[in-house]
Amino acid sequence: MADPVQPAPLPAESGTLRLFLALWPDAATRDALNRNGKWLHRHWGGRRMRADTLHITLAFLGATPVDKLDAAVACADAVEGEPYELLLDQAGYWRHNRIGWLGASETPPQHAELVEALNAQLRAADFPVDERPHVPHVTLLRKSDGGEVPECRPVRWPMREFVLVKSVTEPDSARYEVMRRWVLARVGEWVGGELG
Ligand code: 2AM
Repeated sequence: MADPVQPAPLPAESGTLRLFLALWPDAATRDALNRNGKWLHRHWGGRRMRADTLHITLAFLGATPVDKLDAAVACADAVEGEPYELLLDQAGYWRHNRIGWLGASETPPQHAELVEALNAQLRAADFPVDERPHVPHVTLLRKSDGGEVPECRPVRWPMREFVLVKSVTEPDSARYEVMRRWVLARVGEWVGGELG
């Protein structure tokens, strides 16, 4: 069961927000991902993603009118997800966008179900949904040349929550702000505050 853990009101801003739902790493996972980024950069070049930006996108909502923010939050509120572990064990390169990434050779069912459940909610609420098969990956390099695939050090990532993120475009990169978090809890597990 996914429960919101930050019920603070969302900021009222005008225009649109560039939003995505993502898995955000804990500090140890971030370090391990970042080390692979350094390693991959030595082989493939390009621009390394900053450690504090590393994530896995679950669903990309894109430019979202501010008045649809509550609807986006409601989509995530409605999703039930369970904790799981994702083993990121293979490097990959996409020629079409020149991205170098670390991904999972096997997708755990809980991950696939989480993506599918979020997409189902987003589709029903008229958000654009990427209908291509989802490939869980952490982008480590942009504008990279790729090359022979080097052996990477696998990263075991314990998934306990997912987040709603705002992407703010800056002169030569993007800054990401986590706006909300939802806990992935086992059925019957208490994730709220103190019982009254
Ligand atoms: P990527 O890492 O493979 O580029 C923020 O832009 C996040 O949303 C990135 O992780 C990016 O994936 C993902 N994303 C998915 N679809 C996208 C799109 N059409 N445009 C930009 N980012 C997209």
